[in-house]
Amino acid sequence: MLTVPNRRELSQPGKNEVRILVLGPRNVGKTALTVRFLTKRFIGEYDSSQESTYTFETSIDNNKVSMEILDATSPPEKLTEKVLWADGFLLVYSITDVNSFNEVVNLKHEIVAMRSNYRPAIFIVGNKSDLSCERCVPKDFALQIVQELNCPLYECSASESYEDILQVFHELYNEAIKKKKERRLSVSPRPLRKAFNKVFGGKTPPM
Ligand SMILES: Nc1nc2c(ncn2[C@@H]2O[C@H](COP(=O)(O)OP(=O)(O)O)[C@@H](O)[C@H]2O)c(=O)[nH]1
Ligand SMILES: [Mg+2]
Repeated sequence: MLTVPNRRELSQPGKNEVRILVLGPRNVGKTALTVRFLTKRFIGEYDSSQESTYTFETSIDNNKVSMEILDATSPPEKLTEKVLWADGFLLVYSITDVNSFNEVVNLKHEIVAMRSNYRPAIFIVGNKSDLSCERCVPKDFALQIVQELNCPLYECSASESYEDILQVFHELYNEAIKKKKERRLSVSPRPLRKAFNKVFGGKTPPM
């Protein structure tokens, strides 16, 4: 199911829902990647003036899942608000544009600084891999930098391949939901601990 709501307020999360923010410089193929994932199609030209939010339900490993995907404009409006909203990030650059790679590396640092209390899932994606003759960002170089950033790197082509993009979104979903669950677990014992402390004054409860 694909619904394309026009601009609306950022939502509250559901349990199996992951909110994905697609970020990166202009013209690297953010919309092409998103639309390819949602519709399997590559259209060629996309309106870059407006951001779009999509709600998408699909099946991953036989589980029904829901994704909310925000394809942001470049530069995005209200970046902090969006960064705090998201569970997972796709940071997209073009392998034909070294500046776009540098921008994405900076963006990764910005996101980590904004989300200092909690590490969200962040994937870096080099798009336009079909344009190998125009490649300016060698994969080895990108891998080396991205390894230092401690997040996975993928290369793909929105114009040529659907499967690679499907894999990226599914892996990002899995990573984001894993981190969401870990976070829930690390947060939930606190009220319990508080209640114990109240009753037993911080002492070990009698068995
Ligand atoms: N050759 C090639 N062109 C692409 C690819 N992805 C996007 N484009 C083109 O790059 C331009 C910018 O794409 P768009 O998705 O609008 O970029 P955005 O500004 O990052 O959202 C458009 O002309 C697309 O047709 C790709 O994988 N390969
Ligand atoms: Mg766009």
